[in-house]
Amino acid sequence: MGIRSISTQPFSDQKPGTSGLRKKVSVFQEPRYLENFVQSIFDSIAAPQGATLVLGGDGRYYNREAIQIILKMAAANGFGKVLVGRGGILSTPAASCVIRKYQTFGGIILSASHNPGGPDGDFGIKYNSSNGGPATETVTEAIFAKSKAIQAYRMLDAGDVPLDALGESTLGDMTVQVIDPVTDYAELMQSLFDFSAIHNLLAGGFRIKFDAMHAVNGPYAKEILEHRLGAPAGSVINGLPLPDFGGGHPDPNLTYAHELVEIMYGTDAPDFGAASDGDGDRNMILGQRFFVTPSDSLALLAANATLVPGYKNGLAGIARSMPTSAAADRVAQALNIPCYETPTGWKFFGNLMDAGKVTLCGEESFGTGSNHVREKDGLWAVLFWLNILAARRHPVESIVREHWTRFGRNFYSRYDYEGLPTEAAQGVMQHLKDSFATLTGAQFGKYAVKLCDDFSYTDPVDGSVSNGQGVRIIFTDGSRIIFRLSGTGTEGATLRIYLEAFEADTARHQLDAQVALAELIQIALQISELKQRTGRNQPTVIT
Ligand code: G16
Repeated sequence: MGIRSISTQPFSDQKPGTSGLRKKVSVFQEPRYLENFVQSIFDSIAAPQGATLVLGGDGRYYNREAIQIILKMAAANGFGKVLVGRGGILSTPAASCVIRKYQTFGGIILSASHNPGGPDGDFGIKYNSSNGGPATETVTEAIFAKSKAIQAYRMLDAGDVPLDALGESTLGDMTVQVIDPVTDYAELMQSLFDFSAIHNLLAGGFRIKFDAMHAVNGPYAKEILEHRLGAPAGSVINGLPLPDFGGGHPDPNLTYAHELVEIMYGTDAPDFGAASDGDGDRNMILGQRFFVTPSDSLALLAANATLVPGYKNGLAGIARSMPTSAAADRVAQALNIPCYETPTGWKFFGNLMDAGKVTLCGEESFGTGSNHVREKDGLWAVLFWLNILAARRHPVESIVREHWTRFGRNFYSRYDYEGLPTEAAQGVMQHLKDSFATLTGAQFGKYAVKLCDDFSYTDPVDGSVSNGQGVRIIFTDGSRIIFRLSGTGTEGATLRIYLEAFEADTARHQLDAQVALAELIQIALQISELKQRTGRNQPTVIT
């Protein structure tokens, strides 16, 4: 078995987005495309000879082929050992858990998260550092720079490695250890949550439904919810991971998790419903005929954290992404702990967690997590909720309503316009930026604009600055409209409008969010000229 250096030419489009490099499967299947990016990772991270790497993905189409390529490249690049999930499977939070537990140099995660899979779907790859978290922007910029100058990649001439049975094999001088993808993660969950209290809750007739959406979390949910916590068989639906997610869109929101939504809004609905995404890091939480917004979920977990064994000593701080509602800020204020506002992207939370500044983090994009790993974590959020429900013994809806009564309600909604022509979407953003001067101080109905800017973040730990992170229109009463271009799509541009209005008056908490936000939505459409500039009258998805 020899190591070959294979000459190549750069691709110009390998800039990692919000979470790694995401492209159509057909792009990754182009000769040298994956190899170039993997070599650019290896050339950027300067791993010492003999270092250990974690490798796994969400099982989507092309996962297995990519794993074999990466293993041979890791062997040719001097790695000593690679820990691979059986069958090439590791959920994103499980990969983070394994990196941390075995103190590896880093890991490569193969996923396009919530994007559809299959031969015509999406694929993705990202590098996570030794803290278990997505590489910082400094590292992803270095990878991009390498990808633009790459001349050759290294590959071991060898056959494929068997991945379907636990155990070790060798690839050149490198050991490949196939590990159970679920065990380490399940143990970590058991160390954080009161499994016997949740077990008792479920044994008492509390009914749950977890929709794994034919994605990676099926085996994790079955092991933890059904086997360890005793939920009846069938509590986990769509639990078999499929390379094309059964033709579905593995994004846990009210639009795409419709099977679960129909169950939870139907007659005889279970007490608690949840779903997670392609790679298992996102979550959606539902009560009986009741949707918990991700922003409220973060706030509520924070307010109730001391009911959970792993967080019984309280929180160091909370972090949320800028477009996420300020519901968590109100809890932080009441707890007298700091709340950080970061750009969109889980990678921005890593430094804060490593420095011990925050314990819980969350994003409006159905992501919640804590310092137990360095990724957002779908099942963790579900277990956190179940632990709170086991301790409080109230329905989901009344726990949320009680929270609003105490802290006020941040009405919240996000409008996504997917697959826009890139130029039109950029035109909307530029028009907004050009309007800052005229918008500032302007009055729209009951709303007066206090400030407008393009959000910029200075990392309080390493001082790095990230500019251009989304247009904010902030009103004098704290209401906000945010405009951002997504960094995770693979077709055209996705423009997101985030809307938030604070309401202290409990009598108005009953309102439907779309009704409470109707005026802000009209203002957003008016000032952005979105309809005129894109020709779109309706968003693709409202969450
Ligand atoms: C990724 C990031 C999240 C981000 C989300 C949406 O999630 O990790 O931090 O909030 O994308 O980003 P955007 O608005 O740029 O599309 P995931 O679950 O796709 O890895």
